[in-house]
Amino acid sequence: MKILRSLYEVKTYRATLKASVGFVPTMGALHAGHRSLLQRARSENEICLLSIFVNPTQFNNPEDLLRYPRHEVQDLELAAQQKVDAVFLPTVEEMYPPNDTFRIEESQLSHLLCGAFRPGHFSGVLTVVMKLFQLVRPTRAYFGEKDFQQLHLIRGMVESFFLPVKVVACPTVREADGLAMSSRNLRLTSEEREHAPLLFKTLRGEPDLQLARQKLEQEGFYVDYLTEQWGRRFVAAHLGSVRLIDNVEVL
Ligand code: PAJ
Repeated sequence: MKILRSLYEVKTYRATLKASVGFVPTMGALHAGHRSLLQRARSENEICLLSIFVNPTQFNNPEDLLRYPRHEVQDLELAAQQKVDAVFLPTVEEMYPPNDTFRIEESQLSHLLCGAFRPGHFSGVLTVVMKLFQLVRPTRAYFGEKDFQQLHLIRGMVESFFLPVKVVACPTVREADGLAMSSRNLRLTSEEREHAPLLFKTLRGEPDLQLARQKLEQEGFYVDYLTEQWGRRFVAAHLGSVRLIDNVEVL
């Protein structure tokens, strides 16, 4: 497995590839959700490339950036087990040189749902994904439905800028108790972790949105939003210091 840390290394590696490239961009602290994306990318492409980069521009809260889990050694082990061909681990300095003043902005969807509570978040996501796409030039790129709004913004960007990449949506992977897997789950206390599956249970099990919100609030969640759109239900709620998101199809 190749470890690529500089722009020079990733560009040189990319130039040697003639085959299809499946790309899985992540911020690391890899779990079974990320693994499912890698498995899909592995099975549909000749080359499977993973990136791990905790992207500072998508954190609207500096505390959240500082506390974001970083597990490089375990992540590289998981990648090797999944037979990843190359891992790109860029530096902040190379991805965002001080003279870089450009950003990707979207004017509608990026301001709804999570965008309304995390100003600038999706601009940071779209900017880093655009940069990564330019470096990796993937045939296919894999994103999780867990971050449904992100997935659709990236689809929109690919269409808008005529990017030659196919965006592949992958279903949300959950813990046995229903909690959507997330790197942020690691920051829940054991008590909060026991409580957290109520988010999914209520989202799926309580048909009345108002009542669902009340239930969550009674159970100690601080709800940012709980709403229905595009035949799906979306929720974002804080449990202690951790912000959790989830979404399900409305049946
Ligand atoms: P990260 O949160 O590390 O997630 C990387 C990818 O894994 C995303 O496409 C996300 O939707 C997917 N994913 C996370 N948890 C999942 C789960 N439980 N089931 C299925 N897929 C899951 O999302 C990001 O990083 C960043 O915003 C990024 C796109 C890398 C840009 O910085």
